[in-house]
Amino acid sequence: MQTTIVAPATAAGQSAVSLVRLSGPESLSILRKLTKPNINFAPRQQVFCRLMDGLEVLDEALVTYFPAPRSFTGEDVVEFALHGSAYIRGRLLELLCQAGAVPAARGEFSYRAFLNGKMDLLEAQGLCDLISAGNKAAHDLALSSLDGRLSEKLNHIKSALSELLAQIEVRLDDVDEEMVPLKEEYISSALEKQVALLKKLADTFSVGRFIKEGLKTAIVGAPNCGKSSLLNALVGFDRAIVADKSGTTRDTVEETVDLEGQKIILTDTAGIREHALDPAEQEGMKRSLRAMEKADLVLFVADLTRELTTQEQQLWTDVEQQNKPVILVLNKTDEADAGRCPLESKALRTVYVSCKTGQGLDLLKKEILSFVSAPQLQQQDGVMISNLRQYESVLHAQTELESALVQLRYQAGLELYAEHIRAALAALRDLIGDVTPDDVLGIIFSKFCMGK
Ligand SMILES: Nc1nc2c(ncn2[C@@H]2O[C@H](COP(=O)(O)OP(=O)(O)OP(=O)(O)O)[C@@H](O)[C@H]2O)c(=O)[nH]1
Ligand SMILES: [Mg+2]
Repeated sequence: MQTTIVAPATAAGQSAVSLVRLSGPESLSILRKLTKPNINFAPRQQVFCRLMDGLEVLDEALVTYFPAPRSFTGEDVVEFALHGSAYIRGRLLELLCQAGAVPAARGEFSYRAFLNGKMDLLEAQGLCDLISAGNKAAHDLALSSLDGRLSEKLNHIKSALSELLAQIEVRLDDVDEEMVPLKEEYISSALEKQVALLKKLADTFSVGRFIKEGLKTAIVGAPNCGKSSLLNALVGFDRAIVADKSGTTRDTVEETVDLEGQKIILTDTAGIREHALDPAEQEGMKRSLRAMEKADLVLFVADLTRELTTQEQQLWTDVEQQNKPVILVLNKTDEADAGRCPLESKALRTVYVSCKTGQGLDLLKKEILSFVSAPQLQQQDGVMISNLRQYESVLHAQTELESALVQLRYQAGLELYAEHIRAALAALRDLIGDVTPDDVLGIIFSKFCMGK
């Protein structure tokens, strides 16, 4: 029989109220062991009652009973709104376990909700992301997944493919060839349409990830060009040490900033030059290069008041070769001509700024933000994928359909097209959680927080 699980639903520590949640077939009978008899727990109504610890009162709490299936998990659920002391909460958990409940594993409430058809896998992940969202953009993204918009998009693709597959399969069964054959163009245009939809969705992945995890932005350049000044100007306080002397920053300095609701993780790095003064500076430079490799976006800072060194030219070539998105930030316009560009640049964008006066910084912020509001997103009504598992499944489905299209060109035969479409459908079902194996589900849900 299914166990009855229990966990706190609010964070540990002292608070005005804390919530404990019980879910499973024994929920009501376990509750009754802690209260006076004859209390009427009407469905979905808060009841003010005393929770007893033996003969003593543990707490006066608001208790709500949600009979199955109309509850978060789809099972019988009891929620306790307690006074927020750590003692009350801890003791209640003990008493509930003594009365027959078992502590819930991470994500087990959501897992049960998923098993009971209360939400699909994408919605469950959306929920997990929603709780951990630290800024508005991540919050909006999680909501789009939670409210089923992503599932809806994928379900459309799934239905279209299922229908096509059915049309193919009846013809495979039709040994007497009584049915009108399917035109190749019909199959290919149906497949192409779904490929395009999947591709659009896959394209949202990098941006989806930036939004959820933050855009990793490395500030690189030669010593003394103003990298630390730029970090400070963007975060709005003196996070990194700024000094006249070259080689001030040795270690990488990381700071997160919220730009219009989007999380940006800025890393200030040691300036790159040919002759490092000592091993610490050398190590610093190595770290700069590593930060640059890991970054989603590079801010390449150059000092407009002087010509570029060969080392800077080299660094620039390195960035370009890595094919990283880069913004060339030309600093110190208060002391030099804005408009001059010291580099042969294929850079997407060049922005002139003065960290001293703040000139140009708003424009730079806009340029940074444009990486997370790429045009493909608008077409997707804000629906995007943000985790690797989702991305891989979408890509898998897309590749299968593309293989079917290739075979169609060689007229390989209905059976082979059908096989690829089946594989694409399997990838999509896996994504939505229709037939995901238990071990995979275990991993996904174990990433949830306790009590969810
Ligand atoms: N006039 C002017 N000076 C600036 C500007 N930005 C930075 N500086 C000055 O340039 C010098 C170097 O600035 P930092 O921000 O420490 O430069 P950095 O690139 O971090 O240098 P390292 O850490 O040594 O690699 C300091 O004296 C700053 O005050 C600017 O926009 N205008
Ligand atoms: Mg510095």
